[in-house]
Amino acid sequence: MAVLFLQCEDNKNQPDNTEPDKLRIASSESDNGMFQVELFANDSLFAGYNPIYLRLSEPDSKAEITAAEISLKPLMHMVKMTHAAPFENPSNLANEEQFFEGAVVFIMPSNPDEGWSLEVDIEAQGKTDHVSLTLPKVIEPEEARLVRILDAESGTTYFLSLVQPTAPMVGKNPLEFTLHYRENMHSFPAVENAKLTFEPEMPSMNHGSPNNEQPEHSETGHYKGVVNFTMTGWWRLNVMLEANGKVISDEIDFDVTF
Ligand SMILES: [Cu+2]
Repeated sequence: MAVLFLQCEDNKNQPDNTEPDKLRIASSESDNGMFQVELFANDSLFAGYNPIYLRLSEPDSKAEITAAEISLKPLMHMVKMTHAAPFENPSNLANEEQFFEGAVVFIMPSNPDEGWSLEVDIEAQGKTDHVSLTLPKVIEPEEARLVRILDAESGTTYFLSLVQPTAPMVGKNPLEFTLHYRENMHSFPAVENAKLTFEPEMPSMNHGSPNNEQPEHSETGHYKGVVNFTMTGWWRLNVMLEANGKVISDEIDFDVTF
């Protein structure tokens, strides 16, 4: 307890622009100068489910704003078109670190000619304003965290993201997926009534593991279970997706190596 307390104290003494466990992604004044907006993430942005953290302040007084209605819209600016992606708006109150926590599922990585912005509408202290944050490169991770699944029969495209584990270790790990579908290029709702079934295996050693727990829907397209990694190395999560009473795909996999 004492150590934790000291760490908190240390953090508070650091200058405003350093966040020991978060990366500052973008910073801008809103269009009409109402708000200073800072965007943080846990790591470099990647194709998949990214928790994001917004911090708001008054440009002149620098006073932190801790209550606001924030609406996000991620946009990918492609050569021939613009499209959105799944996202989760922050709640109206900042956490104790003054962060408004939300999430974006980047459904494609950036490339030299095509990249992402985050459009943010803010209502706070009786004022409304908008800011467009140009995002740095969204990378494709070495091991994919997002799978796109086309249901040929209905023409529906699903986006399945591996949210957890983010720091895999030997033993039982929290397992979490999010599932969204493309309603149109600007609307990607959560899928709340799907069934996900998974089985871990070590492809190079031909074994699986016992005591896994299948993911169950918790809220807004999040499915949570437990994956048991009995040793370090290369694991593959084989996933079956069922929706609307039929198997959409039983050939989905995510590699997790640690
Ligand atoms: Cu795109």
